[in-house]
Amino acid sequence: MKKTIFSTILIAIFFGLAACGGGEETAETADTTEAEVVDDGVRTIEIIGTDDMKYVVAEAADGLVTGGQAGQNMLLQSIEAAPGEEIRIQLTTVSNLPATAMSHNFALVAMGTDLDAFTRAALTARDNDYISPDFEDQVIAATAMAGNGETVTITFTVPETPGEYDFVCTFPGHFAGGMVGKLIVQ
Ligand SMILES: [Cu+2]
Repeated sequence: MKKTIFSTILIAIFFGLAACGGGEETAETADTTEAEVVDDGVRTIEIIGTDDMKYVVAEAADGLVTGGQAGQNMLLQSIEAAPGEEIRIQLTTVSNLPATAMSHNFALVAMGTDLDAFTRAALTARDNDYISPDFEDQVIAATAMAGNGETVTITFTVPETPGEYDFVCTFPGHFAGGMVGKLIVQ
């Protein structure tokens, strides 16, 4: 704790000197930036889960295939990735409902997985973040569940085999509601 305060003071002094008078403001800005940016070079895809049971993104980006407008955001249809690429999914739920009524996850499954069966089995797996143990060997990567205001993250290696892999939210009813998309490996 003491060390942190000391470092902060040092940073403040440093930026104070660098900015020649506009010191305090600059130091605050620098501190905030330092806390928020975790740039480890891994491609990070920020997704929002909505009360409409959709995956949406705030802005278009290379490698993201989007559909129509969803409020201020765009529907996310597919993610394009290279074989063996490391990517990070960062899913944030924005909701007016309690977590027990509206939560989302991101579960990427092996090619050929029966999504109907997978999400049906999830219904009785609430204690396991709605991932049925019967299907765990078909799950390539899955986040925990996120309720309103929560962000869950998963970093994984994209499969080496080119093709289309489904990702889906396993919260009850959300697959039927359209909370599903594809990871296109090419
Ligand atoms: Cu969901």
